[in-house]
Amino acid sequence: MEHGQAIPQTTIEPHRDPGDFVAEEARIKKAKPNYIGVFILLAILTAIEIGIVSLFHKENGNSTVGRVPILLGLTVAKGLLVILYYMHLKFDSRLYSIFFGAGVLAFALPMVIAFIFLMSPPQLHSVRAEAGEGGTGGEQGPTAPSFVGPPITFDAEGGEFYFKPDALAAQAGQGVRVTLTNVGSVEHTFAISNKPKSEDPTPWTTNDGKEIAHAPAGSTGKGSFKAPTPGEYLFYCDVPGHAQAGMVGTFTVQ
Ligand SMILES: [Cu+2]
Repeated sequence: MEHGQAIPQTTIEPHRDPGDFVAEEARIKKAKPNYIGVFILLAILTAIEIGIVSLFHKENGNSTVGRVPILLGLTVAKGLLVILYYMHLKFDSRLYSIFFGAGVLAFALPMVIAFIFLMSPPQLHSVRAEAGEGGTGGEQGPTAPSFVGPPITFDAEGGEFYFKPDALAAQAGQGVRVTLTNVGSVEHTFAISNKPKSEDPTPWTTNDGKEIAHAPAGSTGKGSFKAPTPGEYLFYCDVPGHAQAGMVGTFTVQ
């Protein structure tokens, strides 16, 4: 790394008079490191981290998507804070701090980005759906009908090969929160068709639907979406073969 080479050169400085080091020591002592200030800042950042953990726990159940990159970023920020503070005291030059900080960022940023993309797509999908449910657009885009009122919850049991219950109704534009409890021995999902049943009676073969929740065998999956324009739609399990075997239900939008 180019920046890394600049630092050792400055620490040697062979032509420097030994008296300068004494003066430097005295200057650092006089500077009185603001330990309390650094401590308070670190405490605030930690409080934010704890807040994020509890917030995500409440909103997304057991989903850890989203908070990992944020926490990683905060950890990097904390590390930089400490490093830059003491770099500043030692070298008395912001230039070195900037070089060092840029080096750390160049290393940390790709890691944060990699973490975001390493998350499994279905989980990201349900998080996006949840975020879009708030009322300002979301996945349905600007054509989504507006609805004022609380979302409805749909708690369904899934197994080989059924949904119980197998009917769901909502108002156009209303948020629908889905909890799929998989009591079977293979993975199941909850997906809804994009087009009404009359236009696409088999969305699992046309692939014209979206997965809202997925639940591995014996566990629970969550997700949410916004009810589209009025009509009769289908919800189904998008694991190949499952819808044909009976994992289909009707979704009526009034
Ligand atoms: Cu299934």
